[in-house]
Amino acid sequence: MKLYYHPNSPNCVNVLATANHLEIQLDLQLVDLLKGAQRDPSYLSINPNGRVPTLVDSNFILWESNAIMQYIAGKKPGNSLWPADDRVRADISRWQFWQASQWSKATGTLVWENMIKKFLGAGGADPAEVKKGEELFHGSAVVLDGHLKDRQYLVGGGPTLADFSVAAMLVYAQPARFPLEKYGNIRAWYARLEKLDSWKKALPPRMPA
Ligand SMILES: N[C@@H](CCC(=O)N[C@@H](CS)C(=O)NCC(=O)O)C(=O)O
Repeated sequence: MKLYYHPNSPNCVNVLATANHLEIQLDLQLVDLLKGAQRDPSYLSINPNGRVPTLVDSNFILWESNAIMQYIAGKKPGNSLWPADDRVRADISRWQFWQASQWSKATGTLVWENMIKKFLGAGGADPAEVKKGEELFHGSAVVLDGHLKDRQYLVGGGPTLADFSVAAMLVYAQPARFPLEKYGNIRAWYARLEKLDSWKKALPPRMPA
């Protein structure tokens, strides 16, 4: 299976952590986002969104990182990241949908304003947008932190796809200045994930200065 990816993309870190954890071999194909390769017609022909990641498994093409994680995890039946029980899968999917619909908006706004804009030379952070991002962040972080009270992981007693999806944006918690001070349960949970070899191996390299 080929994975079109970029190593700095959190939406690829989640897929890579899944593959590492389950020892699934992926043939990694770099899409150089900094050079605009995501808008190249040949790439748009497999992912018309012009985003990474995209998985190609012979004649099957799949985009959206959460769908890719479920698909590749399905290649290793009996694994603990994506257990075969319907309710467990629904619970994991719940967090993956929450990540895509809510958490990514909050974290994505702060990553863009506080980190990527500077990196791309696209101007300073817009205070109004940062305020909006922080409000969205607190709205979602309260939910996540509350869920993690008395829990080690999001679903069940060990890491699942849910943790990898929701944790991915936290790789940029510091440079993107996520206001995590009040959320001790999130910080403890993320520190737990950081100890996993599969997570460590998936972490992005430092952004070039
Ligand atoms: N919901 C998508 C989001 C993918 C996404 O936004 N990828 C970003 C990198 S983290 C991207 O490719 N951006 C390139 C661009 O917008 O030009 C997923 O989970 O796969």
